[in-house]
Amino acid sequence: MKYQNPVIRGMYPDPSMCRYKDKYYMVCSTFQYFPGVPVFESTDMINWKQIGHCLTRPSQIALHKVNSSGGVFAPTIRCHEGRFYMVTTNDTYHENFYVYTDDIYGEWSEPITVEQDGIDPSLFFEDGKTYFISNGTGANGLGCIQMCEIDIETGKKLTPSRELWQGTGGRFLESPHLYRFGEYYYLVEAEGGTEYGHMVNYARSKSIWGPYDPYPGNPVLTNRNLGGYLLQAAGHGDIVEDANGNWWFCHLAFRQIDKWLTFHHLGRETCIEPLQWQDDGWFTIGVNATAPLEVELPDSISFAPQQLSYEKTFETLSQKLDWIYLRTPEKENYRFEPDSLSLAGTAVTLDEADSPTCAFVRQTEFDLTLDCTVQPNGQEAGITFYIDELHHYEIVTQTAPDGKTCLFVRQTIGCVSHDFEKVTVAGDTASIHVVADAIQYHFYLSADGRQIHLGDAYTRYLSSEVAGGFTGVMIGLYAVNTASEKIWSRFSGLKISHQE
Ligand code: 6LW
Repeated sequence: MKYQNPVIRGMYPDPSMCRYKDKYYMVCSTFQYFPGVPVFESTDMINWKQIGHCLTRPSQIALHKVNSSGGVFAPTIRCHEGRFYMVTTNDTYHENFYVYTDDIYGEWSEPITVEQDGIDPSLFFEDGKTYFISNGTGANGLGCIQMCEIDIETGKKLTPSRELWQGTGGRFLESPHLYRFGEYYYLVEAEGGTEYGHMVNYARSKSIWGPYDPYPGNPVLTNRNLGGYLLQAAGHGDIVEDANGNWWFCHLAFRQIDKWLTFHHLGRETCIEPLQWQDDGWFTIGVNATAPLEVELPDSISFAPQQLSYEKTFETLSQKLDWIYLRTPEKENYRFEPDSLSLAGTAVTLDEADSPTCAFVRQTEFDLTLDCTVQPNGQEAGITFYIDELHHYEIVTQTAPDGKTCLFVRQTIGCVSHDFEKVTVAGDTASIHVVADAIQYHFYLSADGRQIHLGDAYTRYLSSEVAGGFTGVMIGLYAVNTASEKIWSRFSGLKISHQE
């Protein structure tokens, strides 16, 4: 049977996974978004269902006015003696910390910090000891993977940090994960930067402190030589053996928008590859060390069919799991009803690296249609396709002085912001229709059974290649209000659909 990569679509980068009994758990990075670090569960490695977030309380993570693509960097999840640990970096504050829970469906602890620098921290448990691994700078000034032993109760270092390996010489040595399989310790990392040159390398040693011998076939996974292939940047991943003895590697990759258009705007996504052991104790990953969009598995591995088509509405989107916010949202400005969302805007706009009133879901596919009815009620309210404060497109609705509703498309690309022609409709609501494909967004007003074209916008200007950073496009329902009294805008009839 075949499955499609990415298996978790949209901005779910830097995946890490672990096994507990016969279930698998995965986490991803979330940067300036809150709640932070989604947790997914799977029983077959191909179908992943979100069950929560690790960082649900502002006391766990400082995101106030953090820079876009700052905040929460790559996490690692591990389960040790029935307790789950998630370790990550708040990159804005250069702080490494972990949280833990004994109930994977419940809340996680307050953070415990570790005084080792570098990003992409990882934990390894063995013989009553806990090792803390991150990237860092070696004695010769070059990047390295470093490790210390810590007290898992307090996070205190029990040994100095020592260099383990300097990788194979690629830029941005990161994403270290340490394992013990049989007689060897395996150190897996990523190099090349999280773009088109991304790759996975590994080394092994019989001693935990090294020296580590590199796998002769490195990189063990990369799509860097597949020019024009739609799945690029395979790298940064983690290994799990499933309950049936099959081995898997989860990793990030992105879908570029077209064969000759090297842009990606959905962010880095999560893929899964089979991992194959060789007789000599080395392993290979994927198909000829590459990550394909479609993977054929032997019949002995069974999994449920993937559900790639979807229809998301207020009724089906989960308030706890699907909706996310920038930085430190003021929850009292969001009112969720079963079939609508009301937002009270503040003076903070989408152009600021702050917390505008905006409820986001990830854009998870290139092709989609979106419908929504907006009642602005005297403030600006609308729908945004947003990658950061400098790069976003909106359909804006405003209440005209005569009580009618006007709407228009606004594009913000760097320091250029452009409002398209305004259209006015009778009544206090406007129905919005958006059709997206890989290359463009097409914006419409729906009125009297007709669709009136308001404008188009290119996806490439919301791409990571243009905007920079590590996130992807979010679809946001927002409101902005410069008056002092609170105003509630109402969004209803939301429908975001994708058909395979
Ligand atoms: C992350 C690093 C990386 O911490 O990108 O692709 C950084 N790898 O490992 C931000 O996601």
